[in-house]
Amino acid sequence: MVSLRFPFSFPRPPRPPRFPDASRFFPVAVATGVGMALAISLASANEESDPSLLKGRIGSSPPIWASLSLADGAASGTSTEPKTGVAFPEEVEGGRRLLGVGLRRTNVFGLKSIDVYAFGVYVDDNDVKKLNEKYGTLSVSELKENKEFIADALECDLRMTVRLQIVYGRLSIRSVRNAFAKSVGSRLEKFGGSANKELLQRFVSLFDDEYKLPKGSVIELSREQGHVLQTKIDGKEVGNIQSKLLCQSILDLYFGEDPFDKRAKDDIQLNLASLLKRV
Ligand code: DAO
Ligand code: DAO
Repeated sequence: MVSLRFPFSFPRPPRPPRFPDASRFFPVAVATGVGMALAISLASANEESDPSLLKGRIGSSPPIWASLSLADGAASGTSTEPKTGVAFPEEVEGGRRLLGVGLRRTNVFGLKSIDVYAFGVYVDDNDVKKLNEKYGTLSVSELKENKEFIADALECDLRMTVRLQIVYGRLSIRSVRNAFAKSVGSRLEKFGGSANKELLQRFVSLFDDEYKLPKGSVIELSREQGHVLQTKIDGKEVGNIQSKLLCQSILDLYFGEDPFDKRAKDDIQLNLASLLKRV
């Protein structure tokens, strides 16, 4: 399957109302035609403002890229993480749009590298307007390199969701707790200093041993309005914690300075920038 790195290149149903799957409402031939037009116009718009934008990862020919994107996305309304084949819907509950997909890997005993989960990062496009006042005058190519832009997206009250789909078949809750204490713990220290053990404990106490996370499980970590971190496992809410610092620390894993998947971070930043131009 061809991977889609630019999730905005095909049509969506009009909103509201929101539909879960564009292909149910657009005959494929029509969707493909519209999608092709949109994809090509996005490609040329981007190239005008930044000729380097499309080079390297999808080749230098926009028409080929346009048709490849369609093969993956137009009929299904999903974007696929290439290594694992996990597909992410372009839009999730609450009308949040996909910005990028990636992979979380880890080293076991410094020897073997395993794929733990694939992830997709989503944003509420209405909330993206909050970035307009400060960044509205900058071009997409300026924004895609702008560190302050991404730091503000991490910190401000934008509703976002990170959807994780487990691909590792032997994940224990204990190893999740340990990994979490390390990854999120280091971010809590980075953003808030060392006095955050209690916050980490509060979140980790949600990870009860009764939960199982077999391959295919879906965890959603959402920043809701007012910096409330909401956690769901397979669609069921398991807890809410209000903490700006915790929300920022979790999102930092996916598009902060030292992300799990650099290519995903670049896509997230680029797509957030191009979304800002269209809201
Ligand atoms: O013990 O077999 C093992 C290695 C497990 C590594 C687990 C890493 C966990 C990463 C966090 C997952 C969060 C859902
Ligand atoms: O990959 O290091 C990491 C952090 C992943 C965050 C995982 C949060 C898991 C929360 C739900 C677990 C419930 C058992």
